[in-house]
Amino acid sequence: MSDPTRPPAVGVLDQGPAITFPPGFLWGAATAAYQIEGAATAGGRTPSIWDTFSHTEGRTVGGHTGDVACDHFHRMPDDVRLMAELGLKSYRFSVSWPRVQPGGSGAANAEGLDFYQRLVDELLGHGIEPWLTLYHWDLPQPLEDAGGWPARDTAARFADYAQLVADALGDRVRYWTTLNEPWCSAFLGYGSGAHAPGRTDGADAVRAGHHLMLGHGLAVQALRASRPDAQLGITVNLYPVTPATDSPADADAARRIDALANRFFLDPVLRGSYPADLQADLASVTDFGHVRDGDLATISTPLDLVGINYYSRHVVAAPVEGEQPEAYWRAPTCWPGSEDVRFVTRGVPVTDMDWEIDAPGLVETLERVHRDYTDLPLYVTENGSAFVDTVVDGQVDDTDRLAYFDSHLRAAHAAIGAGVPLRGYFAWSLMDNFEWAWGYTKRFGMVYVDYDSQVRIPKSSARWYAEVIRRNGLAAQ
Ligand code: IFM
Repeated sequence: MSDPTRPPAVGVLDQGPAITFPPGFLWGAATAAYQIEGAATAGGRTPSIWDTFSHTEGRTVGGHTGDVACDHFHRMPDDVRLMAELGLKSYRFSVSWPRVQPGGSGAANAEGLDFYQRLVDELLGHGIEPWLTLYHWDLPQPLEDAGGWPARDTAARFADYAQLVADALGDRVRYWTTLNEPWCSAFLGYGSGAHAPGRTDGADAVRAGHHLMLGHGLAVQALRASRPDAQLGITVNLYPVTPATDSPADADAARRIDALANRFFLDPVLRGSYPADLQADLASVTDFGHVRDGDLATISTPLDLVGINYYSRHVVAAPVEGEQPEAYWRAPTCWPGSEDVRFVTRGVPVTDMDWEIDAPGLVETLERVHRDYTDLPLYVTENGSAFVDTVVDGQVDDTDRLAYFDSHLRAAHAAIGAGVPLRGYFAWSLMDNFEWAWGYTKRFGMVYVDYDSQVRIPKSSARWYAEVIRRNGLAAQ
């Protein structure tokens, strides 16, 4: 690997006096099991919905699967060494449910747990705080066959699994996230079908969202009972939702999408209720008959922190008659009951995902959660960008990604200045990996992965981030 302490290719750090983050700010990077581990059949691991989905023709770009991915399962000690060289204070990873509890019920698989025990020990040995996510989308296939997240029993199975992981790792892992981005699991998995398991039923998506949150609440109760000292939270992906114009119709479109994207999860988890307007918007989709007495109390079991993943903003407009303006695109079917809302392209710079780059949206998002929902410590548990990378003379100079991180870290610092209790930031991602339906065609990593040789090359952004961590801050602009 090249020298991670080499000066950054772009001198962003050296413009003006430094801005500093609070002492103890938790600087990290994140990954997820199915995106990096590979070793899909090793040590008793059985298929998850993502194994099935990616092996189904036409589901992922190029038919890519996570069978090998970054081969992190076999290269873990080297990868942890790389994290240490970058100076990471924390590493956020997810546990593969079908690796540690094949089939999703019954006894733990000792061989699967052993991998995470070794990972955690390796991290601690390098002074890196492990941050464990229990569910980053890899539902064991037999649980999907039994109904998946739209089925209530899946929530109970998730709590059992959480207990099993807590029994094995609770003595060494302090930070726990139950779910990663339940919106994606529910609305991409069961609404649009763009993600595993690829089902397309709005009512199922809403039920899945509820049972994901129920599983979260039950898991928090189990973890709290066995590890009272643990820091427990959930990670939600949030978007500011802005109306395209001042018209009341566009404002209403923004309200609807905000309800589905953000308040669907924030309100039950942090307030113990579903928003009334959301329930009215979904009236043609579901009567919420799946919500039982006591569910919302379980879902709103007190937490220690909230994790927020931030990537971009949604700008939306009301349905229009006739020909669509070119900048408008129809929302995909991941918005049950609001499929006719238009998403608007503003023409601002975008990443390789076509996601608009909007750093002020991070400030808005953090301020909103703090102002409207909670005094709990907040963490940016993911933030990052895909860009096309090129290896030149063994180096990857990812100026665009570096600038993205830089602008969003400035936004994070501004939020702290405005009183938001932001305690840490995790770059997505440590390394290039399997980007779900996009396969390996989108690179989010600070570390380049050559998938043929599995060689890792820290990009300019990685060297820059190492320096940010070392200084606990950046230069003012
Ligand atoms: O790669 C994903 C990750 O798994 C969840 N959050 C968004 C990332 C980029 O799409």
